[in-house]
Amino acid sequence: MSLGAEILQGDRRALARALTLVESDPHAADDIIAEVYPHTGHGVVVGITGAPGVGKSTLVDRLAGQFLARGRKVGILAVDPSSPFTGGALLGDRVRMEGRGSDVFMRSLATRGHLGGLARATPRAIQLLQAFGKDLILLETVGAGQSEVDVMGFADTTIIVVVPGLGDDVQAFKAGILEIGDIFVVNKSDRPGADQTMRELRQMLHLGPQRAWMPPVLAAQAQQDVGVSEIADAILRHSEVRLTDPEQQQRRMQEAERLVRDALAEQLVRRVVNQSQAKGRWHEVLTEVAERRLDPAGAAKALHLDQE
Ligand SMILES: Nc1nc2c(ncn2[C@@H]2O[C@H](COP(=O)(O)OP(=O)(O)OP(=O)(O)O)[C@@H](O)[C@H]2O)c(=O)[nH]1
Ligand SMILES: [Mg+2]
Repeated sequence: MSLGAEILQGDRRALARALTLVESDPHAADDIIAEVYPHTGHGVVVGITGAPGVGKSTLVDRLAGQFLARGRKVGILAVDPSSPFTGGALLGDRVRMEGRGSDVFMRSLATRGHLGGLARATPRAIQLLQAFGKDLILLETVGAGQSEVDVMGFADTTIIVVVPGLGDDVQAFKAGILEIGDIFVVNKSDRPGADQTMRELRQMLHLGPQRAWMPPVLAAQAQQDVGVSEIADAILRHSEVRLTDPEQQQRRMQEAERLVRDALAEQLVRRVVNQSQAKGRWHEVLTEVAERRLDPAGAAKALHLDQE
């Protein structure tokens, strides 16, 4: 039986193997994805992002518990753009997550140094989990940089987690994170200043563009499991609103375009590079560029024209 068929039948080891393929080279799993793709796209993908240590993993764990109790099939992806190997922190995460038992499938994704690899690996990992039967996927990413914004583009609902005392986070909000948030959580609200942070956030959101969905700002104490069911409710409310949104079809088309453009770019580059290498042109052109006899874009154009 093919790996794809095994995943569709709910084989955890097949899923784990396919995820490893996707992680090492997103395109290594192209055939598997092709097989399972009709069985993907359902359910809810929830992105959870925020600065290091705000309590994302703890919240993910609690939300997993909430959704399990509500009969959902939960998958967790911890997307780690910074560390190429799963270090101590992630291992800690894993141990905590595994407390949920075998009903939750948890996996951390690392780039292993591929630039832009996460943005490519993430949608495929989500598709594999959906093919496996998961209908509620929690996606954790650290930080507020462009790669997190890119990764969060694959979530249906994005949760921004902050802690009392916005401080440095204001900078992150300026970087566009405010626009991508569908739900804001002030975690560690057992600490002083939570009310003020919530007020500040609400003010910032009111200054922004008017939207059909006004992002709620919720207080939580993930560690103590306080405020988590309200967050789960907000996620489900948001997915209902999203489903009746007339722009839903347009968003699906945008996502399709993003995925196809990415695949097209990869295939074209691979084809041109392979053929140029076969003809010995690749090394020649690289040498010219290195010696400043040819500019990079001119080189690309020349290689491309060689094909025709
Ligand atoms: N006081 C308090 N501590 C909390 C709360 N939620 C989580 N923590 C603690 O905050 C620390 C960081 O929690 P994590 O869940 O690992 O945070 P994270 O955002 O996933 O961290 P990174 O993945 O390293 O960015 C842990 O020691 C948690 O126990 C809370 O509501 N109140
Ligand atoms: Mg974490």
